[in-house]
Parts: sequence; structure tokens; C-alpha cells
Amino acid sequence: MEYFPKDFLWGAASASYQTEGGVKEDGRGESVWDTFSHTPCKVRNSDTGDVAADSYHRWREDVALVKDMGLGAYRFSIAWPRIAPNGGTDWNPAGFAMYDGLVDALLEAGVQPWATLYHWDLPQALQNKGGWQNEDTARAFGAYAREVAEHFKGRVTHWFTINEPQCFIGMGYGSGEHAPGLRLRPEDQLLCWKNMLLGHTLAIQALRGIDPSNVVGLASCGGVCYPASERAEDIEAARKRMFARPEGFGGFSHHDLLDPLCLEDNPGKPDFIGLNIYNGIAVRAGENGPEDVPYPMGGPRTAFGWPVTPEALEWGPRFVWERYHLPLYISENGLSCRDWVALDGKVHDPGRIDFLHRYLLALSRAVDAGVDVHGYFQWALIDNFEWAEGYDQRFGLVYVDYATGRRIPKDSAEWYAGVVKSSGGAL
Ligand code: GCO
Repeated sequence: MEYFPKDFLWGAASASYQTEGGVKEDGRGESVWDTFSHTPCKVRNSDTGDVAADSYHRWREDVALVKDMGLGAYRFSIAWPRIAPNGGTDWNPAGFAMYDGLVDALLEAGVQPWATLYHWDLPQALQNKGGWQNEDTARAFGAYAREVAEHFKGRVTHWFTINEPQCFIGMGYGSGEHAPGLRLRPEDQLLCWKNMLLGHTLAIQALRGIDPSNVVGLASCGGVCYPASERAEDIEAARKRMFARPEGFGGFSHHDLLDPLCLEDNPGKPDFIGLNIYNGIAVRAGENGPEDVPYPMGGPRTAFGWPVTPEALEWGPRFVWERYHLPLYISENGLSCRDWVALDGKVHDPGRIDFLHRYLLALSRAVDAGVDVHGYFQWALIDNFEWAEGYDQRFGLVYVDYATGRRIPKDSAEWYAGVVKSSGGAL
């Protein structure tokens, strides 16, 4: 049976602050994550992204890994403070050098570069003026998008403007668990939200203005609900719940972002929707309306403690597709495991293989149901800095020995390569 169309795009993802290191090189300015991670007690073990997976220097190895796995695309992010160290328009040409090398090497390897413009490393200089609470940040983001689009014109044609606004606003400006670590009142968080929407829109206009063939979306996250059974009442209950509850990080969910943006006349309407989906909540039709089904005690969990719910990768895309009718990409999906190097020098991660296998089968059911999902990016290509969790959570298909920077493909990397090669047939 063909699980996925032949032209389905298989990829893996990463993000600048999480993988690059090299935070002081070639004129890079400070980001809110530099400040935050260097503030005591904000990140587990006081870890910082100063070195991370050292991809700033080892990007050639990363490209080789992508190529060896036979991936069709690599999603990475560009660090805004490398291009605009002070957050303004004093562009830093040296900040492009590493990305030039990366993009050219990917193209040469036949891999599509998918660039994210904002994966949370806001220039600290902008935060000093209020960050996303200040409308000027949105304008600065638009200008930065224009500069980047101009620079990569003809080389990068697939873009994510912003990664998980729900998360960086909810956790950065709401709960304070992420940079810049603020705990604002709901109305002030809404101001950030409004400016983020403007920033996205200005960026999408800049990208399209510079090259109309640019394909631009963004990566959304938030609560995913799936039906506790195949009964029509439960399906309806899950659908309702998914778009009604003030769920997701800090109260922002998929529909908070996508409802306004996906209106026909909205200039910020994306060409595609990226969905970052890791798990979901089972919902059933109760006597008083939709109700959550508690996750079973002792049920499978990742090293992070996240529930293993493959159904989320079927129903999340199904419900989002029904509501917005825009092409979808899974822009992130994966898990952290307690991986280590075994006596044989390899990294065996059967849990990751089983997890991905289940989730991809679930995604294939969405494809089968007619959902227009065009690709899948595994999070992450390599182990990296997991925000407030520091290096405690290993999400990579490839193991990183942080002491040396050495990369060791895990068993799952070989397994994923097989899935990619067979276009999902190996599942
Ligand atoms: C996010 C980010 C990633 C994370 C990943 C695992 O979703 O929070 O996009 O940077 O590392 O999701 O938590």
C-alpha cells in the first residue's frame, strides 16, 4: 500500500539558538535567549546556547547528515541578531556568511532549504525597547525579512515567518518560563500578539514583494484534540473542543493565530500552514458537552514526560484542514529520549523509532482521508539546546556529544532514511 504520495516532502528541522553556538562570532548581536540563559536559575543546569551543537562551525557535517538520510528538505532558522545585531537596519553582512555556506551546500546536495525567520532569538536591543510589546519590533521584523529575502532571492524559496507564536508569547511574556522571562497581564500579552500578527504580515509582504514565487507560511502550535473513539459524537466533540478551548501555551491556540490570518482578504494569509504537533488530548462526547479523557496512569511518555498520542498527528491535520483548507506541512514532530552511546559505539533508540512509526502511520491516515498535507519535518536533525530544559532533553535523530561536538547518527536516523527512501512504504 502507498502510504504517502511520491512527491511528499521528507525533512528534518533545527533552530538557530538551539544548535548554532558561535554567539559572539562575526558581529552577532545579543539575543533575548543569551540574556535569559545567562540569568541564574532560568535554565536547567545553567545551560546556555553559547556552544550548543556547534553548528555554526559544523554545518557541513549537518548537511552531510541530511544528505546521507536522503532528506528532501532541511528546516533551519536564521538568527535575527546575526543579520541585525542592534535590531535595526545596520545590517551585518558577515552574519550571512554561515547561512550562505549552508544554503549553497544544501542546494548542491539537492536538498530544499526551508528557512524560519524567527525562532525566538529576538535581538536584545529590541527587547530593551519593549520587544513584542512595541509595534516597532513588528516593523523591524518586516525590514529584516526584506533584507534576508533580498539576500537569498532565487536560492531560498520556502519560508516560515514565525515559529510558534503561541509558545514564545505564552511562555516568554506570560508564564515567564522562556526568554525574555516576563509575566505580563493578559492585555499586555495581547498587545504582543497583535504586534506579532503585524510582524508576520509585514514579513510575508516583504517576501512576496521581493520574489512572488516565494512560498511563505508559519509554524503554529497549540492544543490538539482527537476523538476518544471513532464514534461520530466523539469526533464532533473533539472537533468542537479543539477550536473552542483557550488551550495551548498561555491560552493561545491554533485558531487564535489561524482564524484571523486565514481570512480571504487578510494580507497575512499564508500559502501553507506549518503544524508543530507533539501530542494531543483525547476528547469524548459527555452528557454536558465535550469532555477530556484523562491520560491513563502509567501510559507511555517521552523522556520529557509528554504523552505518546499518535492520534494527534491524524486528527490535528484533519481538523485544521477542514477549517482552513490551506496546504499543510508538519513543521515539527518528534520526542526526547534518554539516549546514550552504547558499548558498541552506537546510539540505540528503539523508543524513537516506535514513536515515529506510530505517528507517521497516523499521518498517513490523514493523507488517506484527503487532507492536503505535503510534507513532514522531524524535530530534530540533531540533539540541541531545549530552551529552559537546557541539554537535558535529546530530540535528535543524530546524537551530539556536547563535550566534543561529535555527531553519531542514532538507529532512528537509519530507520528514517529507509522511510524516506521508500516514500513511507517501509512503514
Ligand atoms: C518548540 C520549538 C522547538 C522545540 C521543540 C521541542 O516547539 O518549542 O519549535 O524549538 O525544541 O518543539 O520542544
